[in-house]
Amino acid sequence: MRALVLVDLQYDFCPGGALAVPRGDETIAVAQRLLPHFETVIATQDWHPREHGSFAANNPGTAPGQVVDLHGLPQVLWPVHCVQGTRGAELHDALPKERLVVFRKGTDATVDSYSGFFDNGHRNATGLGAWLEEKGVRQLYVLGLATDYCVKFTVLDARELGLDVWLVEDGCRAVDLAPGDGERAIAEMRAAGATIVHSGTIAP
Ligand code: VGL
Ligand code: ZN
Repeated sequence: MRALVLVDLQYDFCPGGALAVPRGDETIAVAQRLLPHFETVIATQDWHPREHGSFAANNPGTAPGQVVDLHGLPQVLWPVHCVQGTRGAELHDALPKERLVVFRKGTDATVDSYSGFFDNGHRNATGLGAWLEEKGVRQLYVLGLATDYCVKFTVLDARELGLDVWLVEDGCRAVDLAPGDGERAIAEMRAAGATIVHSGTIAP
């Protein structure tokens, strides 16, 4: 069985948001077009407490974009974003909430969680992997934000778990802190066995 996975389609990652991804809102129309073709639709949601360690504001003397050591893991620092209960953390209103099975991540202030499956230290699971296994889902079609962070690590973990993955390239946008990060992320996902597809091959 297959499922569509919508990664972090939240206001803070869209233009005007706290961690705006260039043209991030263009992913929404792709998600809307694919949704009717899937019985099972997962949405991941970045869901941080205000004191999250990935926020530059919580690391005195730092600025967003800087890399620090966060409890033993390298951590890119970000602007305050996707704080639990704020508008910026909400999934985009254009998505049919009643159709989505939502998995939240990044709730532990001491570790970031780019992947929809595990935190960045691979210590705690979100429950997504167990849920997919219970439902017999082995094929994932993934799109969302951002290509070079949460999409990439979700896809790499899915491959490690032995799932088949199709990355819907036109449904993704990258942060591109360094130019080319998005392209390099796609190359990494391909090297890990993900198939890169255009949404038009799924929903003509
Ligand atoms: C993300 C940076 C920080 C993402 C989330 O959704 O790609 N990136 N938190
Ligand atoms: Zn985050």
